[in-house]
Amino acid sequence: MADDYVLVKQEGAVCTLVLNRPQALNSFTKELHQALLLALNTAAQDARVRCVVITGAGRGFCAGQDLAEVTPAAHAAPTDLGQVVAGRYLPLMLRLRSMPVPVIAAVNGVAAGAGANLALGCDMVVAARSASFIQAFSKIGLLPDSGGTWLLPRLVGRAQALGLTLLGDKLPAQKAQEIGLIWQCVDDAALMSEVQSLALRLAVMPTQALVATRQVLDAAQHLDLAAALELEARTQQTLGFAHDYQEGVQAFFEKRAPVFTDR
Ligand code: T3D
Repeated sequence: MADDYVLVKQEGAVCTLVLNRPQALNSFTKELHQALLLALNTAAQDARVRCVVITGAGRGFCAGQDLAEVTPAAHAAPTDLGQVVAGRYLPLMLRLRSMPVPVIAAVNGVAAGAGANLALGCDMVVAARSASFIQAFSKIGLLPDSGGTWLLPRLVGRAQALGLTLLGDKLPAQKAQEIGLIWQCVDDAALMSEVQSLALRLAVMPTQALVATRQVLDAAQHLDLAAALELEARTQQTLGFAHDYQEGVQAFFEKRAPVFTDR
């Protein structure tokens, strides 16, 4: 059952997805990929869901690709990693980045390889103080995938991106916050309560505007200023005709909390 690989917990408008292969630090097998993609697609289509949280079972967040799955037996032909990456990680990261609701990574332990980039591909990353991020690819003769080459320079600049990826050293969560790789590092015991508060806060905000903000921020990275300004104007036009904007302004003048419902 797909549910075994990803546990799904729905609490109000917050859907929490728990990667569930703790015996191998939640590293990705084909089955875990299928289960996570299915869970994300289901959450995307569920009108009740206004924020998704991804976390890991046990002491790790995700150790990237399960190396046992792709290591060839002594006489077998090597696995075609191009097919693995294009067939599994590519659709996963595109799904994550196009979710119609905000997505938070609650990084409860080590996040390595594709597991680190899964976390960094989320809209906000909150990590336990004992957690760490490892661009483990160079240690095994690979380059960062799952969006690492795209995400890292945008998050921390080329110098830090190259240092992290070439060396593949363990970056503690506190340091990850200091260099701007993640949003926040919190005490281990407070991780899930902090993430739940953040998720509840995002869930009552204007979802369409939050998602548009992510999309336009991403798109603007490869636009010149004039094109970015035009994209902002076009997107603002759409948002300006939506219910949430009318509600936000009305609530402001009526000095009450807005009730946002668009999704
Ligand atoms: O298909 C492709 O390969 C292309 C796609 C690539 C995407 C990628 O993600 S490439 C990067 C793959 N990941 C790694 O290289 C990380 C490998 N893991 C580690 O370096 C370490 O496990 C950690 C630094 C993440 C954690 O170290 P530590 O000391 O806290 O734990 P551990 O003892 O190494 O691991 C605990 C168990 O999980 C252990 O199993 P055991 O001995 O108790 O039965 C270990 O083998 C297992 N495990 C951890 N990571 C993986 C794994 N098993 C399979 N694959 C893993 N990636």
